[in-house]
Amino acid sequence: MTEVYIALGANLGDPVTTLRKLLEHVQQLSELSHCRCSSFYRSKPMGPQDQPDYVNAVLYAETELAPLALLDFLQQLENDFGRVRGRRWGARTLDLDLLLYSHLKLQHERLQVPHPGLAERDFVLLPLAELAPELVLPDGRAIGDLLDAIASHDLVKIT
Ligand code: ROI
Repeated sequence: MTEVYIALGANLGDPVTTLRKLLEHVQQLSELSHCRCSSFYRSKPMGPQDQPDYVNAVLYAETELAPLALLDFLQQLENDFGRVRGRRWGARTLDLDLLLYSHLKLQHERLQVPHPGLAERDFVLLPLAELAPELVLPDGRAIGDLLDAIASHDLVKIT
């Protein structure tokens, strides 16, 4: 079993309902076990500003899937939840990003782990720190230090 962290994001339709339904759904599936989800946070869009605010959270789970099989699984879930891929960095119904796969470092054309944007994104770091305040990344950086390095946290906890 491998411990993984997955970022959840949505900003189209009813994002809170989408994320709740997703969580209910994954609890029924055998691919992910021991699921624990952070609070939900409302965040300003990173990237183009002419799109709705996001709802973000982080999910902890354990899995037997290999990294690329997990990626396929997450992309299938995005599709099942009605994801339509629009412009790069544009609005989305559901975005699932693999953040960490235990201590693995992976550079693959389809998948980079840890997620390359992890350290700069408060909407990822804050919920991740809520689940794992003592977490240390594969490169040795502590999550608390990464959070301290981000000047302002423009996040509102909503649930
Ligand atoms: N901005 C926020 N706040 N939350 C996201 O999940 C998110 N996801 C994205 C981009 C477009 C980079 N901006 C985001 O993919």
